[in-house]
Amino acid sequence: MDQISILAIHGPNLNLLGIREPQTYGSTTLAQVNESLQQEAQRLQVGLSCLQSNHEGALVDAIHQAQGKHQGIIINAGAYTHTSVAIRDALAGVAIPTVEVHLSNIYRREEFRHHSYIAAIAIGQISGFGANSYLLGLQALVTHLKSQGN
Ligand code: CA2
Repeated sequence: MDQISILAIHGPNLNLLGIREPQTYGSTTLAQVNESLQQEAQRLQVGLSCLQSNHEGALVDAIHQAQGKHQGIIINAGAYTHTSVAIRDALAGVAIPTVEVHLSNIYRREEFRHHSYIAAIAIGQISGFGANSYLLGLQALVTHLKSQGN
């Protein structure tokens, strides 16, 4: 059987991770997040590709291009979580099992962060564990995919 391949998508401003606002988002950089995701993917014996964009359309394009290449998606859509019907529709359209992750606990923050357009079309959501949210998300996604016979 072919190896499972996962796409990790980081949305707007997450390129600033570890550089700005460490009190909210921690001191781990995006490169370090991706490095620990790669290590965890190796341990779980799955492939992993990572991308970051500040542009909604580029994120939609990346989701479309995942078809036929990746069996699962981990996404931190950043602020687009709370605004983007386009990203939700793209994820629903490709029907690739998706886990939504957030560094911060979005339910402990401002009211406008409490609603996610992605949550209802995701397998599940992990929010509030800092950089570890991504690793927990990867573990949950891979466990789900394996349980579905991937
Ligand atoms: O907690 C999360 O992971 C968020 O998705 C992060 C988004 C925010 O809009 C969501 O409500 C929750 C913001 C990402 C911005 O990341 C920065 C990192 C460092 C400095 C400034 C922004």
